[in-house]
Amino acid sequence: MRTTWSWRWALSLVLGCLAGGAWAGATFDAVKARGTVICGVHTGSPGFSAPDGQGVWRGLDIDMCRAVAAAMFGDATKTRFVPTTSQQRFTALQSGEVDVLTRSTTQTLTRDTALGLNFAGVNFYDGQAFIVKTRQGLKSAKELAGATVCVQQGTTGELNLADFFRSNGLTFQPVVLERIEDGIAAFVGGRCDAFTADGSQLAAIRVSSLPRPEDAVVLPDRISKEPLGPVVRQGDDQWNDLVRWVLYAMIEGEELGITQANVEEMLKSANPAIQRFLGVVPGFGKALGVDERWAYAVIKQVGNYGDSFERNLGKGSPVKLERGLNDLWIRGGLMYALPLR
Ligand SMILES: N[C@@H](CCC(=O)N[C@@H](CS)C(=O)NCC(=O)O)C(=O)O
Repeated sequence: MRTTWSWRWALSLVLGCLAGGAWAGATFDAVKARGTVICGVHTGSPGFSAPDGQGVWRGLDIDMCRAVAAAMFGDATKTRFVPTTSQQRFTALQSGEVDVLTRSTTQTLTRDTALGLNFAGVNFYDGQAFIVKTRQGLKSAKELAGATVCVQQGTTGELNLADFFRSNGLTFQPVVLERIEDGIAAFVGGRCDAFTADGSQLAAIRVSSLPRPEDAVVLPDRISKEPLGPVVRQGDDQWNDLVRWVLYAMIEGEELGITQANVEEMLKSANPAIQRFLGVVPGFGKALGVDERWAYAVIKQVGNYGDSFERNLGKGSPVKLERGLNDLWIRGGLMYALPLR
């Protein structure tokens, strides 16, 4: 299995180098011909990416994938979800097993360059946090001096953890685990005093994977910036453009007040920005290589960014996250779509 992976990865890199700019339409064309978007997703993180009781995948990252399918095919169901662990995810993308990662992946310089990836925008601004037992009575991560801290291998969390303790002149004992399940079990079983990961993931783990959520608390500190978003292969420009503008369309749809509930009404709007957005006045579809109703299909079938956030992560969901940084820029958040113009 391992040999096949590395062989396929090496081949894809060689082909990518040889072909150079000729790769511009490779994935876009392949996805179109196949009729399905294959997304690398999280193995199970409620609110972001997890199968429900009927085995239907749900979550913010799942919606991102469905939105790409809606734009590409006018049909949000034309998706296939491939669960990937922290370790496997980049190989899955590089080898061509998946077309895009929509999976709590932080955008960093090293991943952008050395791993040959491209980032198609941010669909969740996160930060690394710690979860501890409530009975420890901790108020801040700085009180974790001397603690044993569990962290998952292959995540940005490993380096952030070391940096945090070092820059604060504190000692700690890291326990690096290969699988998320092992990390949770180690935390629950008391092998580590704290478990560290993206704050949103910890909030999801707390409500979904702990025997008694009230026995654990996510500390308020955010020790890093974790801008999460869809990832594509470098040199795959047309595909990158599509994924990026689908994300922007979800954000812009919210800013324009176009929701899953009112999109039909909005087709009659006299606002020129809304007419262009929904393809009533054509142009954007042709530019992206898809149907003029691409953004209409995204909002109608998946919803705008706020629709998706509220459904999956908001106050009515089990994870109950605040919009915070993930609110629109016009309300003080960081969600800012480049102009659809
Ligand atoms: N955003 C960070 C962390 C993302 C991540 O992979 N988190 C872990 C810990 S919650 C995870 O998803 N584990 C699930 C798995 O490997 O199956 C990154 O990109 O490195």
